[in-house]
Formats: sequence, C-alpha cells, structure tokens
Amino acid sequence: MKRIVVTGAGGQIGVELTPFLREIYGAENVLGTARRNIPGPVSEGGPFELLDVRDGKAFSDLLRTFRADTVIHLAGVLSAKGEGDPLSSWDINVCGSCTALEAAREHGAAFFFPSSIAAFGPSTPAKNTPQDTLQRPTTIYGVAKVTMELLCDYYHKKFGMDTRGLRFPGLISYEALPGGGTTDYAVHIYYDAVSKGSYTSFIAKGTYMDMMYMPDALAAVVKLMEADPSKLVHRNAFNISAMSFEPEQIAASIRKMMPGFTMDYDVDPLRQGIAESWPDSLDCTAAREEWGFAPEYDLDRMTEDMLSRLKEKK
Ligand code: AKB
Repeated sequence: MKRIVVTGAGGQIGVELTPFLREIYGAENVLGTARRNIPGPVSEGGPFELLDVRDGKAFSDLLRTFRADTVIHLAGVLSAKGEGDPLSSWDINVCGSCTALEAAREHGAAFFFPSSIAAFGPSTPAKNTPQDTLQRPTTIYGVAKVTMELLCDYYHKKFGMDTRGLRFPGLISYEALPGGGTTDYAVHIYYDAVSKGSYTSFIAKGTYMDMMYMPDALAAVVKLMEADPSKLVHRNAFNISAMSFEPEQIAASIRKMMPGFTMDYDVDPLRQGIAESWPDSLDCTAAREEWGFAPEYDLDRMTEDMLSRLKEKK
C-alpha cells in the first residue's frame, strides 16, 4: 500500500483508520473520502474529498487523479439500521461496494472489504464458527456482506485482482460512536458507565458475541493488506475476533474499575433477534496461520483503556 483511498472515512472505523494509515504511509498518501465533510483529523490531517460511493464516474476520476494503488472501502450502513430501510441499505452496501470494486479494478488497485460476523446466520455453527461454513444470514446487512465476500473472491479469480477482507466482530472504540449496529451496546456501556455510572442494555443477559478493541482492528487491516499474497489461501473474508462475551461479563469487567457500576435490561427485540442469529465465538485459525493475526487486547485490558480514555474526554 502506497497511495490509499479510504471510503466512509467519517465512520467508526474510518475516523481512526485514516489517521493510522497516514502515520504509517505519510499523510499525503492517504485520501479520506466521505459523503459529508468530517471536521477534525480526517479532513484536516491529509487529503480529503467528498464522494458518494455509488457515483462510479466520480470514484474512477478520484482514483485516477490520486494515483491510488489501494482502496479501503469502509462506507456502509450497519445491521440494525439496515432493517429500517432494506433497499437503501442494499443500495449503499452492495451497489456502492460494486461501484468501488469496479473502480479499483479499472485502476489496478488492491481492494479491502470489511465483512462482518453478520455474514453468518442461525444455521451456522454458533460456537467456534469455522472459517468456511454455512452462510445463510437473515439480515439485509448480512446478505450484502455475503454478496460482497463472494464478489470480491470472484474478482480475484476472474481478473486476478488483489481483493482481501476481514469478518469484523463488534468493534469497541472511544473516538467515534458506531451508528445503528447490533454490537453497539458494548460501546455505549462504557460511555454510560463514565457519564452516569449505570447502563440499560438492549441486548439480553447470556447473549454472546465476538468483539475486538479498535487498535487491534486497525493493526489487522494493515497486517492483512501487507501480507505475502502467496501465503493467502483465503481472501474474502477472514474470521477475526479478540474476545467473546455477554453483557454480564462486560459489566463485571467495568465493576473491577468502577465498583458502583450498575446495569439493567430493556431488550430491543430487533437487535436481540439479530444478535441471536450471529455466532457466539469465531475460529480465527486461518487468519493466524495465513497472515499472523494476533490481537493484543482482552476484555479487562480493553475496559481499562476505554474507561481512562473516556474519562479524559469528559
Ligand atoms: C453491527 O453490529 O452491525 C456491526 C457488525 C458486527 O458488523 N458492528
């Protein structure tokens, strides 16, 4: 990766990945793009352009002008939000992603696609979910993720394009809030712990999902994109996870630092149903073996860092 275009640079991942890539590859070599202006480091710390990913001509012109060799395509609508307007979610998550993929192919650029644990469904083995297994998701978000996993593999096979992807678990971070996801409770809980000392969870007790702290996710994107292609048996997309927990466990981890913290439940049927359709824990052997995936944060280490960062921000 030398000249990188990031789409969705204003989202939860983009606001951290764009500056992270600029530190590694040089600010002038990483172009952040979003549909709206993003005040702060993304638009002020390096090149930034407005881009609607569904506009193929604008996308292609931008890759040509910037002389891009890599597209990190993050623009998308998350799982719970997608259920409110499935066609618009499909338009952005599939039509927009096809446009991005095709523009990258036209300019010979490598392509990163963020898949998700949402690419699995209720018929997938829930525990230690294999890398290669049944994928029959029941959300429009999940259907879009599987579609793009397959299309990225097709572009690799058909056109020899360098497509790579990760199945992200729930990502926990303190810079920007996620919007409209099912795993968002595991971010909101830290914000509310710091601001109110309590949290009402929309995910029910006993519901396990895979999670990861943002610094590990950023490192994973770079490590995968820099991996020796001859070592990659898989392309789109690798299972990755750093931890699997249910709401009581994250609450217990917070209580180690904030003994007075309390949690109750007001379960949201939509997001609970989605969570139940996703795996409890992923098998990440392929990612470890093929490109050395090695997350550093477990639940307690992440909790310590999240709480102290959010207290600093307060
Ligand atoms: C969501 O909850 O929609 C996302 C995801 C797991 O893809 N965080």
